[in-house]
Amino acid sequence: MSLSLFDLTGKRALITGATHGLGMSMATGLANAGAQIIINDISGDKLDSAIEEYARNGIKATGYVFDVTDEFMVSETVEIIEKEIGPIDILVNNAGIIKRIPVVDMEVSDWEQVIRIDLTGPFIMSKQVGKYMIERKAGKIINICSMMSEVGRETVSAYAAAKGGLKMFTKNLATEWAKFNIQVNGIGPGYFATTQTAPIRVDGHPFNDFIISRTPAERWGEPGDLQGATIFLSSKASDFVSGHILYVDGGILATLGKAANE
Ligand code: NAP
Ligand code: GCO
Repeated sequence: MSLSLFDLTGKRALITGATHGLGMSMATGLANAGAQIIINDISGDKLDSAIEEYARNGIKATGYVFDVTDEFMVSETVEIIEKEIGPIDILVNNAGIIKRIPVVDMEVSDWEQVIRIDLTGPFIMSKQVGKYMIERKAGKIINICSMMSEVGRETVSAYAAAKGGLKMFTKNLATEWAKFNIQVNGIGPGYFATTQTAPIRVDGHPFNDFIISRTPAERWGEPGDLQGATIFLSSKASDFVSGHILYVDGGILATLGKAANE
């Protein structure tokens, strides 16, 4: 009985922004646990090449191009998926951007773009996919939060505001949809090696050294480190878990850190 709790055979998962990075890794983990995966990106070219990459890894992925902030596109696409592919059992709201700009230098348009994609996008996706989950009285929603859902750092205020809001949206939606047997949780990755963090991860960059010293595991996260948490929150094993943000961060949020040369 125990391993079957994590078996996703017969389930369909929609993962936004899954042509590379954390989204591709989480989608791959869900596929390896038996789920049929449906991926999204805002770029058609990236989607086509990603579907080929999934296929090279033995995974059949179906792809749809849409902007998670465009409710009309999302609504139309979700209806097509539900009709042509089948019920969406699992939604992973992964798509997101970051802008590293000090507040005094940040244009309102930059702020609004980050909030729109990182917070309003998951709202739109949850609303449009959730309508069908409510009808079926079953579903799993996973919002990809961040360490910045809990702590701040210089130059990422819009991102932290969005990810902090996404944490509370997760808790609120969990409350609102529990009666429909829909579990809504978050995953909070620590610092992971992807294109999004490439600019602050180059060897010798002070932030790179800082993160390695500040993380008890003494390394950046690898995208594969998120697959277990994603499978857990998508499976029967988490049917009584809702409103929880599961941090996968190498222990960084658990510690004050250590003195240099300790
Ligand atoms: P990434 O490499 O920048 O990937 C983000 C994905 O989202 C890309 O596929 C991107 O598509 C897509 N996307 C952006 N805007 C979109 C929109 N409006 N509609 C649809 N798709 C859109 O980032 P990542 O490092 O894999 O991070 C993925 C998620 O984890 C993000 O939410 C990020 O905030 C979060 N996160 C990352 C880390 C980390 O250390 N890397 C840690 C904590 C949380 P294009 O490439 O075509 O633009
Ligand atoms: C940054 C990083 C972080 C990570 C992640 C940490 O500039 O601080 O990009 O924000 O992306 O969100 O959990």
